[in-house]
Amino acid sequence: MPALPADTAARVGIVMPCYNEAARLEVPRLLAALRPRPWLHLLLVDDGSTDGTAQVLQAAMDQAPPGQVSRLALPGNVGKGEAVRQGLVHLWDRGGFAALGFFDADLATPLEAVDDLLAALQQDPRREVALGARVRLLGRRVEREAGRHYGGRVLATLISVALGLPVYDSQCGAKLLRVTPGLPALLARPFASRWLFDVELLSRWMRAHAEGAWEQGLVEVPLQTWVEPGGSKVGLADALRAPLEVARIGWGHRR
Ligand SMILES: Nc1nc2c(ncn2[C@@H]2O[C@H](COP(=O)(O)OP(=O)(O)OP(=O)(O)O)[C@@H](O)[C@H]2O)c(=O)[nH]1
Ligand SMILES: [Mg+2]
Repeated sequence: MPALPADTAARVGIVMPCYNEAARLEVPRLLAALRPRPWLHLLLVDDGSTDGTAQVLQAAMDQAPPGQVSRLALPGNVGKGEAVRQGLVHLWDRGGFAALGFFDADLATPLEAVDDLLAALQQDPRREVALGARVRLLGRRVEREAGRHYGGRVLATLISVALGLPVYDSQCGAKLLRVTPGLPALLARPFASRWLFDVELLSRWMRAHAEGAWEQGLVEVPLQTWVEPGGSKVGLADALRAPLEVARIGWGHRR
């Protein structure tokens, strides 16, 4: 298993799904996070944006240190889950990474938080998945619109019941996976859900590991900062459909 970046050769690849993010994607913040982290590579995945996102992504590639930002352009819109999956597979195929993950383009989770997810994996070689978690602890800045917060807590409870796993926050858009021989199998098939693919990914990981390994292999990392920037693409229909999707994923998980 490749060493994690204490050794400069090892790199971390982050997929950033970008659908119509011309207004929200803050290129200077991306560059500020990348420059001090030469081991970090960002893959921007654009699946048919229509708002000028392509130009913003081009600017990010032009201004970034050489080789630290690349783009995967998919012909048509496939949804967040599939964009992330194809991005992870693309980086896996490219090779040379010790860990692969994904972060939202709205930078609700600052890209700098990759340090905390990485540190959590480095602390214990048995750990394979680090999940960012939005926990409003004193001394941390977690700002979320109240309705989404409480709705999110209800959904999180349903998700932990569906998976039979005491996961606090599976839906935070920031995750990091250690590169292991088993990773491609988790990404081999498209996810059924556009938004709840994180739950399917967790379910696939759990089904590929003995129950005793679950709480050693998975770690939640309370984020120092998570600020909802608005402009969410999650529609009301997506939110209303979510409990049903969780039930369906739970059923498949237990089958
Ligand atoms: N490539 C791609 N990215 C998408 C799509 N839908 C959403 N995204 C990206 O997914 C990320 C999260 O989207 P948001 O609109 O911020 O959704 P959210 O309200 O934060 O919801 P969560 O992702 O559940 O936290 C952003 O980077 C979006 O650009 C899509 O269809 N294709
Ligand atoms: Mg968001």
